[in-house]
Amino acid sequence: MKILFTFLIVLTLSGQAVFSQDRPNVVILMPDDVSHRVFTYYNPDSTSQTPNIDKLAETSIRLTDFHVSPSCAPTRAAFLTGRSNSVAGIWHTIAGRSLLRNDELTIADVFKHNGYATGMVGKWHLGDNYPFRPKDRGFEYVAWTKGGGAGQQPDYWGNMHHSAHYWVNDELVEMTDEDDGLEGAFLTNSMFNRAFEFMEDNQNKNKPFFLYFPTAAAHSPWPKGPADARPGVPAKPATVENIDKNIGRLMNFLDDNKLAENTILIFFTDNGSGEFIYRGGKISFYDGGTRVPSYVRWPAGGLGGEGKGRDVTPLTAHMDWLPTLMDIIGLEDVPNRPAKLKLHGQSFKNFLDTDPSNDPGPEFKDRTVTICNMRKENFEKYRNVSVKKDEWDGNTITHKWRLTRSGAKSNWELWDVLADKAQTQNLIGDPAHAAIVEELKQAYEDWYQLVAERADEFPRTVIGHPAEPITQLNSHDFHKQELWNHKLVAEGATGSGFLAVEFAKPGTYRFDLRRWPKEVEDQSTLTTAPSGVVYDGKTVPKAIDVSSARIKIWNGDDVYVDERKDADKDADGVTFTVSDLPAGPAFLQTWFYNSAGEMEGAVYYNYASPVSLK
Ligand SMILES: [Ca+2]
Repeated sequence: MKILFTFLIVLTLSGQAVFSQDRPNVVILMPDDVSHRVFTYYNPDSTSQTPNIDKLAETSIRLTDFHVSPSCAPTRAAFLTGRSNSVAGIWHTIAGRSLLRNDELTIADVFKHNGYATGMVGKWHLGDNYPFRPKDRGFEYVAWTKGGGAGQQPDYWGNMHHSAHYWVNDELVEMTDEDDGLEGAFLTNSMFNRAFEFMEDNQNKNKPFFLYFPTAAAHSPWPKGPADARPGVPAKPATVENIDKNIGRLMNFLDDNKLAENTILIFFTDNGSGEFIYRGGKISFYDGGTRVPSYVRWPAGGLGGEGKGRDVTPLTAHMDWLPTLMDIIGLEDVPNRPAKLKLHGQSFKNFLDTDPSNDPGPEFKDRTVTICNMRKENFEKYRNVSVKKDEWDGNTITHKWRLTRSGAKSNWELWDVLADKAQTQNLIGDPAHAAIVEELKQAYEDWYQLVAERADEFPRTVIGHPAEPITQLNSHDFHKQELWNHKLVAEGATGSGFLAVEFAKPGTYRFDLRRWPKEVEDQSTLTTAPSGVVYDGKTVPKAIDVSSARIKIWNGDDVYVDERKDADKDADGVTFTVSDLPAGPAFLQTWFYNSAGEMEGAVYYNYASPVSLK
């Protein structure tokens, strides 16, 4: 083996393994909603110029057939758990299907168990309440925006990329124009500054660090580009260029702090972003939705560096990074990982190695990767799925198969993207490929069984737990009702959905039903609106007629409360105090009504807290 992956393991007198301080740091950089088309490395005609990302690509090991899920929360779940996101319960970006089940273990749990400092900076999008928050899932340092990014309903009111508040370890901070060499304040600049602080702090403590950094950019909306935009470049491409500049700052930071050699820097994006080379874009189950650039650079481990970039072509995926990192660094898994939380990803360490005799063996070569774009609250068999597999002859890949299907009433399709990157020739009718079709159909059935085992479970926000004294319940997570961003809130979009919750203890709880979030309570009431514009920079908050409110809490046939109350129009909310709530699972639903008694607006925000617990 030509490259050095292994690091010194020192045995103490007690026989316990401790790792030398030479263990590599790990930085995961995952920009949002960008793919091949926007990077000049692939597309010289891109509206964005991305010289720093291009240089990173040139000096890295490039995974050329790397796949993610076709949208934000699903990709995050698969990367963090090393498992199929659908099996882990994440198959949408809202509707309670973006909440990472509380028994899932994350990559941060693994790194923390191995003595690493763990940090998360950016857009989490796997739940904003206990037990779903990053700090509940193994991350010790957290700087984040809530919901699916800037301007989504759970996020701080009015957040936009150029004007935002965010949380650093539970402390709310207002973004400012920091002295960082970039003109003006922009969320990406600010988050890179937090990333530098986390890395510097741990370097000073001589502690290896694991940093997970999914940027909120360049996800929509783009009301305004960064202040450093080149003249004439529209807001989204300028936002991409700003990410690129910040990656340049990151490379300089790693060099200046002598961290570049022994830091494993991994780059990938969270979904495809539009027609280019491959078929489809974001939320497509074709390769344009799932196939994204992924790079790894670790000069001290023999991976990349100046003049050492190269392509690695086998099928790889987001969920492979956890087992691969465990393999190349020599990390122990968390103790007693339950069998039901088995990793689905596989280590591709042997493909990173330049030694051809290091064959990864049939276990990896024969694997299939199944990815779907469900994007509906309830899981539907055969909907928007792609089953992927490489076919090998010795050490040569002869076919890159994709078996795809858009729904129960559609037919299977078969593509060989080695010969047909754009997926234009459906080979399903060719009898020569009958065997691979049967094999991939069976792989789908096996995968679906795993998904189906827990598909009916509800991830539940826990109310009344000491880890979160006041729970801000969000319409973003409503089941059966989509009210997920500040634009819908500002316009007073009407609706009501239920939330799956759990009461930590039996007792009396208070629910404060709001039309606006607490951060603007000094400039609004139930029936008036705060000033300013939100979301796309154009939406003006609107007053609605809230005359009464209703709350219902139940579990199965047991209705714990179903109460309707008149609203004080000058108050911020309608408060209900509910006694004798039992501990355990429940469903909760709320409504606002106008003076005609019709449903109006929605309880976008509901602040729940214990009054007295037994
Ligand atoms: Ca995304």
